[in-house]
Amino acid sequence: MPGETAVNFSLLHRTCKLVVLLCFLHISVTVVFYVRSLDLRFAFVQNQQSHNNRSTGLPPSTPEHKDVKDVKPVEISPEPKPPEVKAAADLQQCPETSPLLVGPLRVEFNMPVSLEKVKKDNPQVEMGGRFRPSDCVALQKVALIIPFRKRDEHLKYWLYYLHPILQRQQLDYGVYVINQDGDEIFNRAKLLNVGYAEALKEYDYGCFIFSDVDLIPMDDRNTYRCFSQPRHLSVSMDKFGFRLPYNQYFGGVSSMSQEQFLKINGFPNNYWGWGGEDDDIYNRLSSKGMSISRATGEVGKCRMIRHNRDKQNEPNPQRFDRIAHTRQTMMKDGINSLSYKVVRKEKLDLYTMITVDVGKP
Ligand code: UDH
Ligand code: NGS
Repeated sequence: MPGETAVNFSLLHRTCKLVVLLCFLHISVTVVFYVRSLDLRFAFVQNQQSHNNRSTGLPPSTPEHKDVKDVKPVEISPEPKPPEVKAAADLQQCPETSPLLVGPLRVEFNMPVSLEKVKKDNPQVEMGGRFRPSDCVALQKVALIIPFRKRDEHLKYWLYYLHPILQRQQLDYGVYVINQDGDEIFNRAKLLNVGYAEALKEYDYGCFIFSDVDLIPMDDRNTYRCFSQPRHLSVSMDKFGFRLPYNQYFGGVSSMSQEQFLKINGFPNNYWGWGGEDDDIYNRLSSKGMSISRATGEVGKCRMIRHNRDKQNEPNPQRFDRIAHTRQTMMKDGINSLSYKVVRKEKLDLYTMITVDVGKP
């Protein structure tokens, strides 16, 4: 019937129009999403580029950095690059947690290390072993103090591992190796007192790290800075099966603010030979009502370079008697009674070496 054909035709016509409309809508939506995905990719590349620019300022010696260093920045826009070093007044404080940290580190001592290579790998470290971040103001000024005599091989490893870590931790720091002159019996705690006094003559450090030369942290989240309580940094050492040997243990690596250090009158000067001086320091802290702060066992892991007992550092037979009387002696024997003679001061590429005559028992 002609009327029925007309109705069918009109229905077909409307269906076709609807299909065409739907196709148009589909194409429009596809185009909109495609354009938006282009925008996103562009933003992602820009973000990658700024990340790479930040990363290229890092010291490369830690293997974890290889990937980042090798990525070439992509040139996206002809905008001028920001100036390399901002004026100090423009800089913001560094964040509480450095974004440059990488976490667990591989630490081994079976490869040769040369100071030339360490120097080349750490171009931002200045004469005397000084560094400060170029893109933010460090939260703490930290002096690293190492008691030392005839451990050159260990010192190379220490510098090789620690300089990149300390830079990633965004610290304003200086490294002071306090070298005991002569062949008299060794006195670790007195050398640490000397380090404190000598570092303060150079810069207004507020935080002091006291580190044996043979201890290397295995995680850069174990920040070498000061805390509201004195900090024990060598928490889980490989030689103790990655555990604390005893709760009061304060040997190896520790940190103290100037205020904490002065509260206990610094360290004892009369522990000649091995042992007990770290327990005396613990006694001083606890007698002044302070407690020990530590990272977790995982973050506080560290390795010690294996070695034999040094000559002129035999166990001190008087140590047990001394640590039994810390409370009576500490305010007389310490930073307020320190006396020594500087024999030589050398500003080397990666550290400051201060050779001192600390006398004898
Ligand atoms: N130190 C030196 N030269 C010395 C003695 C000590 O540089 O002649 C420094 C060095 O920073 C060392 C720190 O003082 O890391 C502590 O001394 P230590 O390493 O002798 O103490 P530790 O408790 O070792 O680590 C004790 C001897 C262990 C003998 C193990 C034999 N298997
Ligand atoms: C204690 C010592 C500490 C020493 C610690 C770990 O017995 O000075 O062992 O020594 N205290 C006394 O001797 C009173 S270690 O295993 O590293 O050689 O730091």
